[in-house]
Amino acid sequence: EWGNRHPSPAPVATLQPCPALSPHLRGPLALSFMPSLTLAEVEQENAQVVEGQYEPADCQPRQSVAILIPHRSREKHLLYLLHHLHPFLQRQQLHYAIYIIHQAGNVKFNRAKLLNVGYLEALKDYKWDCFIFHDVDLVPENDLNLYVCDSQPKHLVVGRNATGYRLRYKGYFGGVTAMTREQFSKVNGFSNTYWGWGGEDDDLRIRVELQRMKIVRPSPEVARYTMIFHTRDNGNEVNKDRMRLLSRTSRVWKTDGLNSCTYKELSLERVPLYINVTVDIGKPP
Ligand code: UD2
Ligand code: MN
Repeated sequence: EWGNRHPSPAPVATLQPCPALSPHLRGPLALSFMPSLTLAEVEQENAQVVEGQYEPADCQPRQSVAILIPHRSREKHLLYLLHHLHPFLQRQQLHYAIYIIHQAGNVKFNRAKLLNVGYLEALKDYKWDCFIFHDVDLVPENDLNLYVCDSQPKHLVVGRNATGYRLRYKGYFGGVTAMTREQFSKVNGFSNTYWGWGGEDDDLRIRVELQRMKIVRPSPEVARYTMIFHTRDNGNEVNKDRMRLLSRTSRVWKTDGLNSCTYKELSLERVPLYINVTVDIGKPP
C-alpha cells in the first residue's frame, strides 16, 4: 500500500508479473541537455507520474524501488536528471518513486546522512524492496542498466564520461548504488559523520565487506553515465578527516548509522515529479 500518510490506490490482483526483461528497453540512449528545458515541460512529458511515483498499468512490477537523491542548489542538474530518469524507469516497468533529500541551510554538505534520512522517510510511505542512492548529476546512458536490487549490493557506475568510462579504482562504490532494504539495514546504513566531500562511499563499502557481502556490477558497456559538468560546490569542501574516519569504521559502524541518524524534517512536499524532503541535519562537531 502507499503508506500511512497517504491514501493508497486499490491493488489490482489480476496482473501478470512483468517480464524479466522489459520489451520497452532501447539500450544505448542519445542524451540531451537543452539549456532551455523547463520543469513544466518535463511534467508534461511525464503525466503518468503522480506525486513522484509510478507503476506500470499492464503488469505486476518485479520490485518497488525508491530512488534517493541528495540535493542542495543543483536545480539544473535535477531538472536534467528528472527528464531522463522518469522515462528510463518507466521503460524498465518498475514501481518507483523519486525522493529528493534537500539539506537546508549552509553548513557543510553531508551526502551520506541525507541518504540515511531518505531511506528512513521513504519507508514511512511504503515498504520499498530496493533503494537506489543516486547523485543528482549522473545520467544513465543505457537503459539495460537495470535499477533493481540484486542478492548482493550493486554499484551501477562502472564508468563515466570524465574518466574514460573506466572504473576509478578497485572497490569504488560512489555515484549510484543499489541495495535492498535488508542489505542497507544490515550495514546500519551510511555513517552520519562525513561532512564535506569524500570518504562516505568508501565507508559504505567497508560496511558491506564487514558483512561479507560482495559488490556486484553490471557490464561496463551498460553501466555508463554522463556526469553533468560541475566544479566543487561551496559548502562541500574536501573532508580532510576522511582517512581517519575510514580507519575507525569497523569499530563504530554498529552505533553510527541508521540507528543514530537524528534530524529535523522541515517540510515534505509531494510535487508532480518527486517527493521533496527538506531537512535540518545539524552540523559537524
Ligand atoms: C563523487 C561520487 C559521489 C560522492 C562524492 C564524494 C562519483 C560519480 N560520485 O562525486 O557519489 O561519493 O564523490 O562525496 O564518483 N550535492 C549537492 N549539492 C552540493 C554538494 C553535493 O546536491 O552542494 C550532491 C549531489 O547529488 C552531487 C553529490 O552530492 O551529485 C556528490 O557531490 P559532487 O557531485 O560534488 O561530488 P563528485 O562528483 O566528486
Ligand atoms: Mn558530481
